[in-house]
Amino acid sequence: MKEKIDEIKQKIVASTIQNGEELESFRIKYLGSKGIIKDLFSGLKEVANEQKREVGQLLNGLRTLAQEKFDSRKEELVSEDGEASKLDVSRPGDPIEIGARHPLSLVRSEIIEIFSRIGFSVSEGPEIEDDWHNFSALNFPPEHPARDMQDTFFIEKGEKEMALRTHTSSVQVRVMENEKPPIRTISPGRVYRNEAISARAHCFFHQVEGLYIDKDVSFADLKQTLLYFAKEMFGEKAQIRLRPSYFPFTEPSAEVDISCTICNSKGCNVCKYTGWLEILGCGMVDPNVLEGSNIDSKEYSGFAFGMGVERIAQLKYRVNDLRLYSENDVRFLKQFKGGI
Ligand code: 2U9
Repeated sequence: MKEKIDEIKQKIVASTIQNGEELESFRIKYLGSKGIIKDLFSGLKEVANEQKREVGQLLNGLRTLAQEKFDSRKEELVSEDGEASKLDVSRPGDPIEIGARHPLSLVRSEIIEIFSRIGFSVSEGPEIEDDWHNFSALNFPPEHPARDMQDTFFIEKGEKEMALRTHTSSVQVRVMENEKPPIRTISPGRVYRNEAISARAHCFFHQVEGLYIDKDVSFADLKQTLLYFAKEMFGEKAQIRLRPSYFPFTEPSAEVDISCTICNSKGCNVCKYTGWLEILGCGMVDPNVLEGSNIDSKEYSGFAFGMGVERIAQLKYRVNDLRLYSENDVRFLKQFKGGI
């Protein structure tokens, strides 16, 4: 009898009661009128007289144990249930913050959109380039400063010395090598220059370069294309002016200014009281560059242009520190919601 009582005691201690249904089963099994403990009490009369007292005390202890287990689990289950019923399911949930597109991504998309409307495709290429595609094919003389370690990040890749591209013109050299004119394409992408990081310079930035090669492409086509771009990007009132310049890959070359959209060319601190803002460079593709990629320069001519995406974004959104674009500060990034 004593062993039986001990065995049942172990079972009561070990029993887990997860819900109301299991609690009721426990009660019926141990404390019910036909339950195990009642049954054991009925067997007390069979116990020898000298042991009756001790076994009776053990049975009372067993019943108290079962009752206490029942009462405490009952209380716990009621309070768990109460906690659950305190939940207000009609309360609105926590708002999910919607991310914003990066300003450079917005401007890049807008530039692509503007040029795609006049038939320019998008070309992409590698960021690690060989000397030919980044420099030689673009008519850079051997002693040009851009070929210097001071200006370009050179890296060794196997036997070959490679460089992080310094412009996306290298992508357009690849297009000229692989496609026949007419070619009308823009190449957006990240480029690298060996510069100390400051508000006005960075070791990487983003460009969109454009190339149009066909029969009879003229400087007038170039000017009109850029005027169309300026008006689409900065508004119908925008005007452009071209100033002569020099690039190894274009001849003649020019730098392009847009009329200051902030002061309507009246003069302000953004345009430094000139009424004009520099936005891009351009020119007619040098015949040497065409020939270098097996395009007959007597049959075909072309224009090219290049712009910094950060510079366009700076004018559009008045961002005056280049470092903001790559610091990923959400206070900066969340200001640029919407867009394409
Ligand atoms: C080929 C031939 C010629 C692309 C051009 C520029 C002028 C230019 C700068 C603007 C600001 C780079 O981001 S920036 O620093 N670019 O001024 N780029 S013409 O000329 C090409 C391209 C490809 C085959």
